[in-house]
Amino acid sequence: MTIITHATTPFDGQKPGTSGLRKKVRVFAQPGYAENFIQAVFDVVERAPGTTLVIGGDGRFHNRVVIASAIRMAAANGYARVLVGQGGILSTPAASHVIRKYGASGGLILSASHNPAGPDEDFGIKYNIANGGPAPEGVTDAIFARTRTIDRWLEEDAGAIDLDHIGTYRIGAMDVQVIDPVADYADLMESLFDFPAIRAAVDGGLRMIFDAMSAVTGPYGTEILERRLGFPAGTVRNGTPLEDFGGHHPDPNLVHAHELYEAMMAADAPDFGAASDGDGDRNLIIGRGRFITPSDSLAMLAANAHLAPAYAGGLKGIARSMPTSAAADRVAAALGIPSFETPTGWKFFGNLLDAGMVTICGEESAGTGSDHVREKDGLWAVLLWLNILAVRGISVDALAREHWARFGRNYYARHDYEAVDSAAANALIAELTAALPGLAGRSFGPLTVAVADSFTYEDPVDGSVSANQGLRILFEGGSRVVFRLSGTGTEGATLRVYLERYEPADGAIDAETPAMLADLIAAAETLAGISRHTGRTRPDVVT
Ligand code: VG1
Ligand code: CO
Repeated sequence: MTIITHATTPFDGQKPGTSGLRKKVRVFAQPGYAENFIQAVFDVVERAPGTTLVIGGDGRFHNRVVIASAIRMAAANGYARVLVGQGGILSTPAASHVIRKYGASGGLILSASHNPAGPDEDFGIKYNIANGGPAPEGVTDAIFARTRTIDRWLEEDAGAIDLDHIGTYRIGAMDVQVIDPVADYADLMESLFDFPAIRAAVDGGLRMIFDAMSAVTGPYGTEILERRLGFPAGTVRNGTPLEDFGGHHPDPNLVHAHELYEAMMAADAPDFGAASDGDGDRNLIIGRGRFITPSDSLAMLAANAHLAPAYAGGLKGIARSMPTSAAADRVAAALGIPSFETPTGWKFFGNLLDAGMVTICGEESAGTGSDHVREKDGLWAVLLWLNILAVRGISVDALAREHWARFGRNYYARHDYEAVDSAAANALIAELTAALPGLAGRSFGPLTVAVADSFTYEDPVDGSVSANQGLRILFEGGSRVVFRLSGTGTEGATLRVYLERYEPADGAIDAETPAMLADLIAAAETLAGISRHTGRTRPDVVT
């Protein structure tokens, strides 16, 4: 057993964003770049001597290189055991589950999620803590601080690492256990949902498409949907994880999952369509002829969750990120349970879940999940939908209409302006921030501003405060526009503009979304001067 100490100097900019450190592969491939960051993690995170570390990733280009390095470094840094998915594969929710199930002190998840993969694309590293969830801000701040002073990283002098065979071997004083990436997770899903009811519905003709987008969920979808639930072979499409995700953008939205959308709007569409993202934590839900916005999906799942065995006893509470529509709040009110509004990013749900204050959480960006793990979970959402449809025997469209007729409808869209010049994006935010105090009472077309502020979150569990989490313009009557800059991009800045309009149950609940949001889109332009600052007259992506 020989530990090598490599001298190093800090790299600039190793600050984790919304979900870990994300950079271009060529940045990560610089000698020592990934190692500096991983050593900073090992130097600051809470762990007793001799604990277990989980390592896995979404299979993208550069995964195996960094995983081999991380294993040698873990051995040199006093871990007793590493659990690593076969082939280096673990979806983000599966990694969260493995951390919890085996009592690990934490895990490294190698993923840039929905960002494209390949030699010229993106890579990322995220650290999750012992509860299975993303490290909270206090921890990521400490990791970042450490990256600025780091002067050495440690590595066990070991040769090639075999990730392809299930089994245990030793590196220095540490055990490396290569595990089946799918089995534990599939068992967990089977324990939560009414698989016999879903199987019966499949026997009765229920059909679906699951698009794994050539990313990590292929093997999970095939095992659960085709093998355990009996959907016909071919139900899972693009089911083999590829290092470049087949050249696609594994972001499950109407733009990037266009083929699925077309299939679900066709005359011969199956009952249900779904997709997931690069690392398996997001979900897109489309019924035959009916797209469900992620915000609505959260609300509809919460309203019907009691039909799944795991949630039959009811929900403790519902949390949503601030830009997510208020549809879920209405469900919480009807159920007589608390609702919470957190900043963007799953790390803010961890304390609420750990404290037993909420059961279900969601984000407008197609992330939904529950207290079964501490990450959002794409296949979980798909299975809860299937469970509900199977038990109720109705279509997605019928369920949506019934929901809106009871709770009213929150029309919703997000407009993304990608790879905008950073200085221009910062100027837009600075100018709008300065204007906020004077906005209340002003009118923009038919809309009058009720409240305008910059969202600050105080965590109800530990009292920690997170400021500057998005600019909110709330109009009288419940409509709003939110502006924030993405924390996951790797090129320039991405401006996200979130638009929401509420129509009560006796209002226009069967209209087209763009028309319903037209006044808000115009107000957003006047408020923020989007085209003046960015030179863009239309968003790159509308979801
Ligand atoms: C985006 C989404 C956010 C999500 C985050 C990580 O962040 O808006 O809701 O939690 O990605 O998801 P941002 O800062 O770019 O808006 V994933 O699936 O990329 O890990
Ligand atoms: Co993701």
